[in-house]
Amino acid sequence: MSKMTLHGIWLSGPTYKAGLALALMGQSFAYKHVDLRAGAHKQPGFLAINRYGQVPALEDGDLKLNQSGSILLYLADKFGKMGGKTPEEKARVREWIFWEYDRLASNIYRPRAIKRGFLQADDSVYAMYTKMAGDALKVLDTELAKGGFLVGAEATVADVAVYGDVAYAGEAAIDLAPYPNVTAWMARVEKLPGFKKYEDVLPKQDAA
Ligand SMILES: N[C@@H](CCC(=O)N[C@@H](CS)C(=O)NCC(=O)O)C(=O)O
Repeated sequence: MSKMTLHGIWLSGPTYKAGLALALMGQSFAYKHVDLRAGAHKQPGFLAINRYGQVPALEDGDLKLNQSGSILLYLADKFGKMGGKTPEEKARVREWIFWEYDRLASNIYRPRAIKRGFLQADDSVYAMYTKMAGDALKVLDTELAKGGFLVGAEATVADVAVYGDVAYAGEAAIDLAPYPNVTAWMARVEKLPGFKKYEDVLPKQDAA
């Protein structure tokens, strides 16, 4: 079986989610660096892989997949890991993935981009995003009061998707101290076999 190829950029949270899921599932992968600053993601060659002109993209043979949540669910199905055990657990995994991109991801990624200077916005825009991030973090903290992982007894790709948001809270200058159940859960995710931080899972250049 030939290796899958992940296309992305090491600073990208959604690319990290795909790379982290592969690492936690014990799958090595080839990597193609997409230079967003040079506009490589809007060139015909890349648009043939990802019509949305975004990273990540995952190639598995002739199959080209986009959208980190969809990639996570594909990997869970393909390898029979981290997808939930019962129809209800599988539905809950999807539920968390749809929720996190709606309520959590952008509200952490955008203030992070503002703080890192990738996005220009005034203070009120930053405050709007971080207020919405706080609302979502409260929901997450309440759910995680039960301990364990988001769905069922074991970690699933729902944990990967949500971890790939909250991992950037520090860079967004969002304090996680008011959400102790979230930080305790992050520590559990970080102990999973194969876990790597984003700088360690995503190469900075192409890798075979
Ligand atoms: N919902 C998408 C979001 C992907 C996304 O926002 N990617 C960013 C990099 S982190 C990107 O490609 N931005 C360039 C653009 O949208 O033009 C996913 O989860 O894969």
